[in-house]
Amino acid sequence: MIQKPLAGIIAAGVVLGVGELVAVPFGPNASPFFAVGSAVVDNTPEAVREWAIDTFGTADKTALFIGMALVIAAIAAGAGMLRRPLGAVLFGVLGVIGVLAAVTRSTATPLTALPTILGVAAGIVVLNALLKTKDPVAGGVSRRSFLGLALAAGVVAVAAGTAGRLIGHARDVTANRLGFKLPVPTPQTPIPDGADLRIDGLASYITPNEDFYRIDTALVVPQVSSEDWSLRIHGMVEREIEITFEDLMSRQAVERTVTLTCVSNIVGGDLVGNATWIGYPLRDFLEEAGIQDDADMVLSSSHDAFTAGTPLDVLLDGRDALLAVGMNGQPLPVEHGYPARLVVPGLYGYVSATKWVTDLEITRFDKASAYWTDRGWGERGPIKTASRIDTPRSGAAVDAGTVVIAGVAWHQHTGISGVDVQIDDGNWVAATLSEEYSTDTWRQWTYQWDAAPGDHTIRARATDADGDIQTSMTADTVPDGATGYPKAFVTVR
Ligand SMILES: Nc1nc2c(c(=O)[nH]1)N[C@H]1C(S)=C(S)[C@@H](COP(=O)(O)O)O[C@H]1N2
Ligand SMILES: [Mo]
Repeated sequence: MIQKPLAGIIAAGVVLGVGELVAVPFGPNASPFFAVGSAVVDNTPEAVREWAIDTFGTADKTALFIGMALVIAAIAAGAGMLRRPLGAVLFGVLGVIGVLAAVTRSTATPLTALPTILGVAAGIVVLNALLKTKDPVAGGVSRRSFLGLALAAGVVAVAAGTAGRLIGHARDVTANRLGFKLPVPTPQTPIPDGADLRIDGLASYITPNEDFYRIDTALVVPQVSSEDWSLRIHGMVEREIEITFEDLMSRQAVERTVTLTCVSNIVGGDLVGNATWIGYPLRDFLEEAGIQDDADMVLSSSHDAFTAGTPLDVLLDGRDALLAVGMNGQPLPVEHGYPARLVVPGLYGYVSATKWVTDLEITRFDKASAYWTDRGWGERGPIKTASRIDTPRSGAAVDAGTVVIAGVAWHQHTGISGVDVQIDDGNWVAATLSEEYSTDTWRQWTYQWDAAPGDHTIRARATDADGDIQTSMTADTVPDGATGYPKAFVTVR
């Protein structure tokens, strides 16, 4: 009974496994599974994407993979139960979708179709063979020969898929990154001790690389070696230039501590992190290329064809916009953009922080658009004033008496001048701020609360260095960043 659906599922496994192995020479985007996954990511309706990030956070990719696997298994089981040769036809149709997904990726060549075609061919052969395993006596499907063949096909699928992934991994840039010699930057002003209040449960002033949030559309982390990397600067310029790592190494690097924030960060969320970046002032490169007067946007593109449109005036106004190659004393982690990315204080990542960056086109907002703006997000992406309560966590139970409340607040490139705390419907009272290091980074705050037993709501609000109080109006992340006061609900015993 379960033989037919099982035949479909095993055959689908063969499609994916063989596809994975054949994709090795063409890169992970040629594998049917990742090609379809990337197409899903690029075409996901905004509401669904938002829900996925809110629900799964940085595990959104794992959630997508599991979801895809379930959908594929369900369809394949159905294909196995269809009258022959309809199941094979359905495999063929899905194969065409896979091929379309693979060849329409920006990095595709016609050969990118090969892994899907060969995978589907192998899958159809296996499907037919499994469905034909007739019992010579009873005439029906024979259990013995079915089991043998199913087992063999399953082993082939898993072995091919695993081998494909392993060989693919061996071709990655880990070795190149380990050999990367981080430039020695001109030291920045030392970060004062008082910038980090070191309170239990409070995010540290510098976010360690392994804890730094990761957001991007790449299902497989792009592998770009420093030797293959170059950055082309072109468009509305006096002279086109191309920069390689050799060029970079002849320049003096700088270091700057900058807090990055994702526009998808919900109020109280953790898609924000602070790192010391090592890199090169972007403005120098732009000036070397010579910007034409009527340009107003830099359209940056990545190796994996993500794009961001950054207002040119922001890049030229003197702030520390960087072409970064290092993060907290390390070469950029591969998932954070190795070998080079952009970092721009004051703008959400989706309009500015292009990882694996390879191309800067100087252009105009009325001529060009970028990945997320094409999907309905705001054009300019300035970061909004925000605060977060880190401790006590919402939902926590604490003992009556002195309770240390603490959190972070940010309004990059303007700075934070105050944070107030409100307990239930009480008055807003001033929290104590950590020592300010730079207006481009977040600031910690803390408040000692004399907590009486009962259920309480803690709210926080930041005031930026212009004296503007963070808005109490709640707004969704779409289209240009969430607003509203962060809240923590606590029970005092
Ligand atoms: N190539 C590429 N760069 C990208 C993105 C992307 O999807 N692809 N996402 C951007 C977004 S939305 C953010 S918030 C930051 C996040 O950087 P991080 O992953 O290093 O924290 O990267 C930006 N750079
Ligand atoms: Mo983002």
